[in-house]
Amino acid sequence: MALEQTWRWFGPQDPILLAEIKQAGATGIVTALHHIPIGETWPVDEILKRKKIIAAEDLAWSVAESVPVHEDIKKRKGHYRRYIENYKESIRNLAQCGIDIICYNFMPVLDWARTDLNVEFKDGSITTKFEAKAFAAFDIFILKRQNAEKDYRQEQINDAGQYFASLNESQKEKLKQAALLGLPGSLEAYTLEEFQSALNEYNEIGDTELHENLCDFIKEIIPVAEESGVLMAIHPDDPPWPLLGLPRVVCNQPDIQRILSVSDSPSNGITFCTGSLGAGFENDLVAMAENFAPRINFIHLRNVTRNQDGDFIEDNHLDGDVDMYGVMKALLLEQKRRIDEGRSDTRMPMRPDHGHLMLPDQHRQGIYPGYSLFGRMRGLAELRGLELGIMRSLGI
Ligand code: DNO
Repeated sequence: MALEQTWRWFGPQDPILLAEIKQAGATGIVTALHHIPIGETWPVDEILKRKKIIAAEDLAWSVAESVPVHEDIKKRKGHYRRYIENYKESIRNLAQCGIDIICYNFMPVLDWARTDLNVEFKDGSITTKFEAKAFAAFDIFILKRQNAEKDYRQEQINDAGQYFASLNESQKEKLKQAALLGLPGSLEAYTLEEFQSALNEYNEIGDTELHENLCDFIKEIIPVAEESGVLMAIHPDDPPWPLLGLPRVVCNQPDIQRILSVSDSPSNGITFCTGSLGAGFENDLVAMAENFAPRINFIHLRNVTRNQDGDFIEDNHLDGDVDMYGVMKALLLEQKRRIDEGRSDTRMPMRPDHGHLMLPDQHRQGIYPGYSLFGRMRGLAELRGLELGIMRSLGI
């Protein structure tokens, strides 16, 4: 057996076609009903409609990524009760349609943060990066967040100031747009005002409160997931450290341990994202893959080259600071263990998460940063080769 090879597809408006995904080698599709407003229930007929489109290309809808968590739930404010009930209903509806793995995250406001979405990589392809001083420059000098300086050391403020002074107007605009594009798979950015007001909502919510709100959410949804035969997979924060004064609770080994201990159910699992966790200098990805193996319900494989200052660039899948060999080996051994134990959760879907923009994709319109055809195809091909080599050498 091998890990199930999947591919994130943003639905009928995704410029990448299902027929192309099939040729890239994936068998499973990871998608979401992006047209349903966040917080509302995903209705059975809409799920079935999407499933049919996927099945028409001989592919299977393997994972729902993401069923987004409404901000009210994260803040435990406003209509959070109703949104939790809606969420439970979405879990039941997905289960009824045969979709039994659901990815979600608990990041306030932003789903990812980058400072440049169009970096020319050394081979001429395009990738994304996060530069700490650029992000600080955005925070302090563009957003002008109240008390932002308190979150940085003097040296960082100086670096950010110098960096900002070196930018021309169009570079400043580019940085602003990159920072405000908070949702992968969307080309719509927040305005500065919207962004500031979304951040303000978290003024009274620290890590402790956010973690408690997550615990409450887990306690509500996991019994429903378990009853419905659904595995939930919380995605780590990208990047895995605090940003913009926002609380962050899914960054490292202790955070994940704490989340998994809220409920021992196999339904309370994680998305093992090597790119998000891998940006954290203190995160040992192979050790984490081994430690959390039984609770890994979904896998994102990508690589980053990082440094201690909190900068990282998205590298090729097998290059960079994540030991992809070690991670893959841990995952395959876990899969073997599950098979040997006769467990039902042996699919272990993985997707090549992000890829560089390269080859003909560079002339194609509307490709979301990270979600190229050829870059991800290269990633999938490399990961597949690595996987086969490991399986053969281990005799599994
Ligand atoms: C970035 C992705 C994220 C992730 C969600 C999960 O490209 O890994 O969008 O899917 O945060 O909820």
